[in-house]
Amino acid sequence: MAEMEKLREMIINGNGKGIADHVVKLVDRGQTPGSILNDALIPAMDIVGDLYQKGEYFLPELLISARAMQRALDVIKPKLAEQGVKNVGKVVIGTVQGDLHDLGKNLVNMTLEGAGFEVIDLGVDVPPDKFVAAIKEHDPMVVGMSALITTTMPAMKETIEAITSAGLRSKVKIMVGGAPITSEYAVEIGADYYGPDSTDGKNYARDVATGKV
Ligand code: B12
Repeated sequence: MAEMEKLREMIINGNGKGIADHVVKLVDRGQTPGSILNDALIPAMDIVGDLYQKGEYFLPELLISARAMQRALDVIKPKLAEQGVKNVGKVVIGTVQGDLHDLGKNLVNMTLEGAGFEVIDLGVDVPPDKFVAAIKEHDPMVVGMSALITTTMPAMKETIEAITSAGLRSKVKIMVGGAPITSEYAVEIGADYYGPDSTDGKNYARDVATGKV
């Protein structure tokens, strides 16, 4: 569909102006939030990542594409939430210390909220003690952590260690995600689950909430 192709191009070219209206138009024409995400926004961001890796894009281009993507996400967020049933359970989530990437985490949040979870979003560059304090304050069933850079992956391990030292490890299930993370790494650092994408994260949280895991 040409209109979906246009959305992909808007992300790749960092054309944030008019992107919200374009997404609204696509929704009005019957595109589901899921297909807008999976067929346009995510593949477009992958292309942006490839261009950066090849040295054809630099940081400013990355940033304006990311801003355009966030604007598009803001439009579909309420649509995803509309599908949900409220109060399935609580999830505390954040991007670990040193890491500022949050598009993936925001997507996980939206998917969880769409499935009826209450999400406490700690934001980006979250130090271990902030995760610990949030667990004490909110008593979530699941804690989610995101990391996008190989050098910030160890912060996940440090956060899990802090949660364990605070005596809270058995109270929560911990899921981790982000492009460089693997299930092997999740096992190595003592997380309960690695979610390759936001739907997996939501499914895992649902399994925890329904007592399946
Ligand atoms: C956009 C982007 C940025 C933006 C971030 C904007 C923002 N608000 O997030 C900006 C421009 C700020 C940025 C900065 C930097 N970036 Co950058 N960035 C990217 C890029 C192109 C896309 C990431 C993205 O948003 N993808 C789209 C989302 C939807 O995908 P995702 O995050 O993977 O999330 C999905 C899954 O992983 C999963 N998921 C994610 N988190 C979680 C958590 C849980 C619990 C679960 C279950 C699932 C889950 O679900 C999501 C959806 O399905 C990637 C390249 C790439 N292809 O990944 C580089 C990339 C991650 N960046 C990179 C680098 C190097 C940097 C900088 C260091 C650059 C610099 N020289 O300053 C800085 C670091 C700043 C910092 N301290 O964090 C490298 C990392 C390399 C490495 N060694 O690991 C990458 C891989 C680019 C590259 N190929 O070199 N970046």
